[in-house]
Amino acid sequence: MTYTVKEDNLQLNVCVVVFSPTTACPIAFPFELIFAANQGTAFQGRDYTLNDRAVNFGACSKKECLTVDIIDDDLIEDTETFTITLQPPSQDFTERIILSPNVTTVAIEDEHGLFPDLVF
Ligand SMILES: [Ca+2]
Ligand SMILES: [Ca+2]
Repeated sequence: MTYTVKEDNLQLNVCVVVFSPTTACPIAFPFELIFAANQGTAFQGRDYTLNDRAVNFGACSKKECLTVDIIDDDLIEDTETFTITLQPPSQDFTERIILSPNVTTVAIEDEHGLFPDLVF
């Protein structure tokens, strides 16, 4: 899965969804999922800021999001990407949670668009 955001949107919510078509309360206790951001062509602190290190689920929650701050740097750039990887849960009671997929890509598009070619 890829999330695409324009640089001048300044924020992006990346969400983790609990799939459970039959149960109103799929996981009846709170838990957290740790994640790591992995720089690609987008760099932490230069192109984005991700301060959180975990997604916290309340009891019965089916969707929780983390917020990525996008840095609008006024440079004209190609689309830049980085990935966010959820770590497998380590607590006993969450060991049976399947993370699939556990990696998502964030693509940051420059809002200036591409320069046209100059020909003569
Ligand atoms: Ca940038
Ligand atoms: Ca830019």
